[in-house]
Amino acid sequence: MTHALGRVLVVVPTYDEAENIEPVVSRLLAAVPDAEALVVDDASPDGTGEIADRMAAADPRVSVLHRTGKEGLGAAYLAGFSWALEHGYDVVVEMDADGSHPPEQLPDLLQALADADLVLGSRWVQGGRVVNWPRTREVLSRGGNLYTRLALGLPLRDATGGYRAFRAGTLRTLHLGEVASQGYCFQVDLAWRAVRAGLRVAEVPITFTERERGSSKMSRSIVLEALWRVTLWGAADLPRRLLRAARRPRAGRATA
Ligand SMILES: Nc1nc2c(ncn2[C@@H]2O[C@H](COP(=O)(O)OP(=O)(O)O)[C@@H](O)[C@H]2O)c(=O)[nH]1
Ligand SMILES: [Mg+2]
Repeated sequence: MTHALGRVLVVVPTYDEAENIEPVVSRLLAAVPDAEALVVDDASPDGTGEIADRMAAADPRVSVLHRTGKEGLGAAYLAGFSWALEHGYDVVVEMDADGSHPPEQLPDLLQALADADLVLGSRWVQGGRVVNWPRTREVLSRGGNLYTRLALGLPLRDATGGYRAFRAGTLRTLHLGEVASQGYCFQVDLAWRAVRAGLRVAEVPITFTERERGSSKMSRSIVLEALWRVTLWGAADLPRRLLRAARRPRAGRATA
């Protein structure tokens, strides 16, 4: 059985999520029974990959991609996307393994995808919220999104979030082979590629709840990577944005 949009694959990257992977995949398959899940595990030392293997053996909707070591979120997603496209899925979803991205809200994302090419689950649009997040994380996320909006002229409230749904055709147009960024920057990179390609990017509100088990893999180097890459992209794109602004007809001026 398939969703109205076709076959849906939810890609769940994992590194040391032994306590989280089973509950989150179970919630997902209960919330959207016709979806399938691909766990992309970077040889987690805590045995997450073996737990995922057991789940895959018990339920044909679950698959596992084992990678040889920790290479970062971006690399894991790129591997998962290639797998999804090779296997003919129509919709590919990004979802964290730690329960922060409520699987129960996936129907909202899929519904919005009917009129969009990429749907972002957004903490920072009206109706979106975060639960149990330390103030420092909230400030970092809000600040990072504000900086991204200004530096790139990206008309999105939550470009760094990792709960999103892509049409397969969208992934094919984003030139994924050129993507080198990781972490939050990976998410900004893909959203920016979609906007520049003229694709329809929609944001739907989500409730992001901080993990209760396991620990975050966020690090200072992930934040710094986002900062330097976004700054470089923004600087390189500035001439194009200025040119566009100069060409835009001013209010009240004849345009004929
Ligand atoms: N495969 C893989 N997954 C990763 C890696 N780094 C983080 N993840 C996963 O990416 C998701 C988000 O990471 P998390 O540590 O929760 O980041 P935070 O929500 O920003 O604190 C979780 O499912 C992690 O297990 C990695 O290097 N490889
Ligand atoms: Mg998390």
